[in-house]
Amino acid sequence: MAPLHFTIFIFFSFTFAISASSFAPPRHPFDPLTETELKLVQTIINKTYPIGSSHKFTFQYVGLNEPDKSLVLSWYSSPKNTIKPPPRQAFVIARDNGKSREIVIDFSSRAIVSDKIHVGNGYPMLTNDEQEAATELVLKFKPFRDAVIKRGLNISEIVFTTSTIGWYGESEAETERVIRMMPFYLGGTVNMYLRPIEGMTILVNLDVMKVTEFKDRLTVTMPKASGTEYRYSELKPPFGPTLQNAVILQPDGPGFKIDGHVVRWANWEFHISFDVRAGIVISLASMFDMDVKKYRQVLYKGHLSEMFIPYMDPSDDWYFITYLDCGDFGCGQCAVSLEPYRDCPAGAVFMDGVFAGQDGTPAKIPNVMCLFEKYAGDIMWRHTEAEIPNLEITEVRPDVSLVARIVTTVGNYDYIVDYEFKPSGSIKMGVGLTGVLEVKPVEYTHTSEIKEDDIHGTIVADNTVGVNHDHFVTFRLDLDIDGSPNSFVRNELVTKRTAKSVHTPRKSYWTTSPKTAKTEAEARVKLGLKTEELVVVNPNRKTKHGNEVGYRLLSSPPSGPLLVQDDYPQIRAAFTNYNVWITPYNRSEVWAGGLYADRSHGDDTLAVWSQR
Ligand SMILES: *[C@@H]1O[C@H](CO)[C@@H](O)[C@H](O)[C@H]1NC(C)=O
Ligand SMILES: *[C@@H]1O[C@H](CO)[C@@H](O)[C@H](O)[C@H]1NC(C)=O
Ligand SMILES: *[C@@H]1O[C@H](CO)[C@@H](O)[C@H](O)[C@H]1NC(C)=O
Ligand SMILES: [Cu+2]
Repeated sequence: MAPLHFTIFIFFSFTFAISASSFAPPRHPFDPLTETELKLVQTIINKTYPIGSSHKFTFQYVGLNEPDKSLVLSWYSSPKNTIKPPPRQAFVIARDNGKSREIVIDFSSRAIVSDKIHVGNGYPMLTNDEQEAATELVLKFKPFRDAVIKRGLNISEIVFTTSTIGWYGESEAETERVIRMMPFYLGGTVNMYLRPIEGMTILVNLDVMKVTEFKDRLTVTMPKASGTEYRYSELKPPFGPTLQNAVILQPDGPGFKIDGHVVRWANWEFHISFDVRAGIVISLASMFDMDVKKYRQVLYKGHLSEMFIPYMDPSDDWYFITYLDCGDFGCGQCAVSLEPYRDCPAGAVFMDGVFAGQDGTPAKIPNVMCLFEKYAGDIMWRHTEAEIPNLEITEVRPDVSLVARIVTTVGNYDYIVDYEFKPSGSIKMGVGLTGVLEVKPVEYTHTSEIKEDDIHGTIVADNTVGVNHDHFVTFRLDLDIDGSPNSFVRNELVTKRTAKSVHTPRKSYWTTSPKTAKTEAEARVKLGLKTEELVVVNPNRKTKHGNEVGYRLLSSPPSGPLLVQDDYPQIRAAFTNYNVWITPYNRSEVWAGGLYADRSHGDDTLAVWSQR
């Protein structure tokens, strides 16, 4: 019912050497903004835009303003501490009297160094605070309370989720910053998502914090509360598994070292950070090469770029559910505190995440990321040599890896996002999808009762349909393999007939036909159409035998979009039209669905950039 689509796109980049000079404190250029820095952002902005006055100014996104890549690389490649890191800056997106304002703050000069109004479609990420305020607003809204009484429900048992509503061809002026409020009913359960109260349309304009539309259309059956409990503490199953007493002991501590945000483990070194939109950000990942006794660059920066979750029920209560989770709600903002021993195994090391609330005040998510060594009893590599007389060698390398994990809970859904580093040099991104289904009430309890052609899902419980939907997860990977100038090679495996002139009983063989992509269009890949290997290489760095140094991209089973190309959600999420895209490095092209994803019109997506 919920196919996992893995869309991966890679950026490759070109760089120039520049020497850096600034008065910034010597911190790692990719360190996330600290609580102190976030407070400073608030103080500096409050001088120009009085926060909390009648003038409505809200912080929608505050994060590190990514330093210039050339400055980072010259700092990184210089002997330690001989070059100051690039200037430390914050990037802020605010709502200011109904406009989106982009502000850059420099910490050494403690000043706003850039300030402009966003012109164009789409809105910034929703804040937690405004979603809570919208809930309070609707709970007090008389027509809503009347509709609740009409249904014979108890207002104290109602909870809300907030839904972005996408875009359906409205003009820019008509596309207000509006969300739709989705009421659910507890009434004897904590499994609220299984008890949606359908038949009401409730729209709230977040900029003016007003209900702008309310329609009580019809009353629909609500699934019952019984049988919806999921907590083991209530269900008390008489069996395990109980992991508390079965931990892997590491009496000497974990096998990795953390220095600030830099992690060193086995042959790997990388920086880990938290961003309120992306969640985990990995940067400057390098691998130690024993032959040259040096770290060699692999990944300049990697993180979640966007998700797309379209539901497949075109009716009034459902058609608008076409989330862009990271851009709409913030995959970091929705991240949750991890439970020791359950979310992450024994021996895990946890890190906190801080972000700015709507008024700029820092908020903390304790234990938002964890790092641990993973060993599940598998073998990475082995060989038994039994052919040498009087000598038997058995050499085994267990499959141990280092995992950086975050769990982001966007409403009913929980995404477990893992970046797994292996001593072989591989980096594996894993996304686990779990949580609770978003369901639709129906009158049916059995498939034999279905009257219509399509109920857009599966009956999963009495009066409950789990609605068909997809999850497309898109990562951005800026690979810098042995340096920045990288190329993308599509290495097709082609079948050949043996030449008549060759004396062989064989009629055929296969061989490789590598082609380097010359344009972005040539580098768009739909997986599964051809037998080809996708490789990112550094054409300037050859092995001593003359082969190109590179990384191969391996995918899970491919899938693609199933909506028609001119359907509005698909226009906004056109970055799912291909599984892999490659674009030249551009610091502004980071979010596959656009910087302003909420209510976007699809004019700032990866699909548009790659036309250039
Ligand atoms: C912003 O500045 C005003 C005026 O100095 C002050 O009253 C207010 O507390 C400040 N707000 C914040 C969030 O710092
Ligand atoms: C409504 O729900 C609240 C909170 O659960 C409860 O305290 C109250 O007794 C309920 N009211 C009625 C009329 O059932
Ligand atoms: C970088 O991306 C931005 C946003 O898409 C675009 O306006 C700009 O032209 C791009 N710069 C280059 C050098 O391509
Ligand atoms: Cu799902």
